[in-house]
Amino acid sequence: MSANDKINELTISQPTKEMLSIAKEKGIETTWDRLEKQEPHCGFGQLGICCRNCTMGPCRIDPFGGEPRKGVCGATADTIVARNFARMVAAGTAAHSDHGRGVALTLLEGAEGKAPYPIKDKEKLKSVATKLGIEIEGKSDEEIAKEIAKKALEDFSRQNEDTLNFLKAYAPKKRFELWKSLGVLPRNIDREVVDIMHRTSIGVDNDPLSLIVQSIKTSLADGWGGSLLATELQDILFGTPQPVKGFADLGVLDEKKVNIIVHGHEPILSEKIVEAAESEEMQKLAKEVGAEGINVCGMCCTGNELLVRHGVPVAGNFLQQELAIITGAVEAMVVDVQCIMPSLPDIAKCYHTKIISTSKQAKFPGAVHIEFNEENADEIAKEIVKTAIENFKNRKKSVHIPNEKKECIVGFSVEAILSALGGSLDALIDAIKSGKIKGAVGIVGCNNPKVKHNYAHVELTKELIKNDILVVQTGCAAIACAEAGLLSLDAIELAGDGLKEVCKALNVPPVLHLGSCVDCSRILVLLGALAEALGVDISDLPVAGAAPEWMSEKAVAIGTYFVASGVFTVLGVVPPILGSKEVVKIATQDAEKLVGGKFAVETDPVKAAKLIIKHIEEKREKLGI
Ligand code: BF8
Repeated sequence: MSANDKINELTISQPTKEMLSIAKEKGIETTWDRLEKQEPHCGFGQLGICCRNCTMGPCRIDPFGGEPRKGVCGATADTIVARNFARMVAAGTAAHSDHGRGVALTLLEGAEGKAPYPIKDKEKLKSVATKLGIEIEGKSDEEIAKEIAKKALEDFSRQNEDTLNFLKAYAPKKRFELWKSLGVLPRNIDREVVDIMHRTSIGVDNDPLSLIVQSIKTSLADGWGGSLLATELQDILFGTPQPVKGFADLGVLDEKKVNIIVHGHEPILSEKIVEAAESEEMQKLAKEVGAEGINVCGMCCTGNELLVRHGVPVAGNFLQQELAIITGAVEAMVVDVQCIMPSLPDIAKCYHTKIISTSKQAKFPGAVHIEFNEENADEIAKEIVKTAIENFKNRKKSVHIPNEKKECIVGFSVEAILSALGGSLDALIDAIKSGKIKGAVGIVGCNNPKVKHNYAHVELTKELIKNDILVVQTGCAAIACAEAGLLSLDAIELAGDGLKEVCKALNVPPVLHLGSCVDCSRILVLLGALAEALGVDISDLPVAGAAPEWMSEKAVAIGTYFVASGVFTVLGVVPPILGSKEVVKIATQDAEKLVGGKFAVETDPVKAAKLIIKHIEEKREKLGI
């Protein structure tokens, strides 16, 4: 196979191909090269049957039924797989929810006048407060914000058996009652994560079902807790997304400007970078060094946060982070937490790019560390932008920016969807009942170099919209489809006749970008509202979830709370559970009896679409529509 043919197999994105051939030419190692060096992967790890939870091991189980059948402590394959799965859910929940905690603390500090974070969306402030049962009459915005922040922080610290304030306020009644009857209402977010770490340590919980039930409980603390409160409080601080035009792909970099890429997850920092870059002082400084201005672009979920709120261009998704540096045009890549490859400083060494780490929690050897704190957010953001500007003079001549970028319309918060529908869900419900829209699917999650970059996201999405299924997206999935032009009004032509008619009437694309990965909570809220409007449970709706290219533990937490919320969820990458028949049965069959949702695994996106369409048709039939 020629080098070009090989690159064609790795991605469907033209700019990505272009940058990969430059990487090859220059001998720069990327994630795809490292994947190759890792292959073949350890079979025990892939099946989930290795255990490193104590030093009597590491233990592994023979997947063919031979010896060893048990770990040194006596744990079976079922126990080991369930424990490992639970730990993935705990890690994913921790990541999303720690992010949420940061937002709650920032809201509190802003309201107390200790940090420069004023309330941007007063309407959202009031609606969140009302949902939480907070009296708003006669109170200042700051007083209301403080109470909301305290309710959020209580969800991390409650020691009694009551459940989360946010879950209680947002979950539909039928779901709430079901979770209550199953005993899976989370007590507090941190506690459920700690509970998993405790019960999966040596000699505690051995029962696969019990371990999966705790995984469900913990995932609910993520979806209807940590992630949801991150979304809602970020809307209060930075504005609730409304439809806005943006651009996506590596071509958003601008050769004539100082390019700053903000990469990671937390808008608390990146919002300030955007503000600082727009300031007269920084613009003037950029001109002084010979640049035409400052071009702030996003990457991964920080990119999504800025894209859906302000139309800030997004340079790419997870697998494009290394390639952005290889353009030679990036003065600074500013990173906070999550999904940031440790390889970045190494690649940056070949260029002038400064990797600027900012989080106490995430240090990168080889990066410049400018630690961020909320109190001094404005000054720190300026220092970061200034560092990037000063680096412009060090840019080498060999800059290569692919000239492809795609226009997209993004910013479909639940509020924006409702307003596009004329204020209520009636129009959507009518379209579903009449069959113009057959159902809706949330396609979310990462890239994974084991899957052709963006291919599974794009193919699955195309198949679904062609079959009159509305698609809502978050995370790297949404960036993939933005890059493929599916988040544009032109994409309406790719939809089936019914969906086409609805999208044309509402002037929206057939694929709606809802935000970052914590904004998967917007999908939950939308599902809850749809279910309540129809007087049914979420599990009765003609809907599904999919994570066609997932790789992160966060995606496991999201998949689990989708399932726990009653949603049929199709994974495009096999999770490490095949070493246990029992866990596979719980995840793909028994879960449905328990919570109304279940997992399926299908690596071929066209076949995955077929599975989803069949599921949606069955649900429609059961509803009598
Ligand atoms: O939280 S989709 S690769 S960037 S984990 Fe990461 Fe996956 Fe992208 Fe956002 Ni979500």
